[in-house]
Amino acid sequence: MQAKGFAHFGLLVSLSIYTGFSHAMPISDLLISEVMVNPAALSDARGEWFELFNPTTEEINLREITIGDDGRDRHRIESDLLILPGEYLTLARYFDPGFIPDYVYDDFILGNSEDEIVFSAGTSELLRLEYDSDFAAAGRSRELGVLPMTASHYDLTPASFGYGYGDIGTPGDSGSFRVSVAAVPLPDTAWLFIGGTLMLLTSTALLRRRKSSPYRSCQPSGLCRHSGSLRRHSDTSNRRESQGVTLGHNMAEHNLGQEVR
Ligand SMILES: [Ca+2]
Ligand SMILES: [Ca+2]
Ligand SMILES: [Ca+2]
Repeated sequence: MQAKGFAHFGLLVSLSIYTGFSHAMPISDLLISEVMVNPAALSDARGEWFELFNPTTEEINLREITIGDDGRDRHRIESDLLILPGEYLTLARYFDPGFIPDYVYDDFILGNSEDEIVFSAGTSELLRLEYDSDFAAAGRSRELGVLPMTASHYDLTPASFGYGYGDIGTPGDSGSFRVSVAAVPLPDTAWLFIGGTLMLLTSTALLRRRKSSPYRSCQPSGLCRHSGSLRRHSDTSNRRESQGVTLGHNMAEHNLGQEVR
């Protein structure tokens, strides 16, 4: 009964964790892979954009996420906006910054001096990049070189990567961005799922083992419950049976001794 309880508990844990896992929104695992703070071929109002990269093995939905800064910039994504595993997503201030962006926002500006890109859900901050005036380069984006995601780890995009109306950047493409997917650990939910599955397998194996024994519940006195009655589990035959030797029912009854009522 205890093993069955464990099995049911393991199943419930696995299913509930799996359900949560499959709908998890690990926004904090996303990377801001490239930022165009100060375009030159277009005005800032038309040429600013930034790029996300999904290094996880899960599809991530940015619906209901707010993009903002430490000032007054705020833009809430109201509809589904998916970023697939291993894919890039471009978000721009204008619909034609020199390429076709995946998403166009408003009420969010990439300042040319210090500023922040902050992703949040309600009061929870999920992702942040902050930079100062050294970050902005006229007509040239910066790409994330190594983790963690701090401003000093963003390099000027190589001049060979031109796009659109003449600025330098790699919107929607890896460019010189070389952060390994393997560098990002599995989300906690994945480890919980694996743990729950192991618990289920262990408890199921335990349950099967107990079911295979003719003596489901033995007491310290040597009395064992068998098909609803208690019998003494101390003679040679029983020891042979418990060691895996199969006996005929009648022979077992003969050797078991008197049934305890
Ligand atoms: Ca801003
Ligand atoms: Ca700007
Ligand atoms: Ca890029």
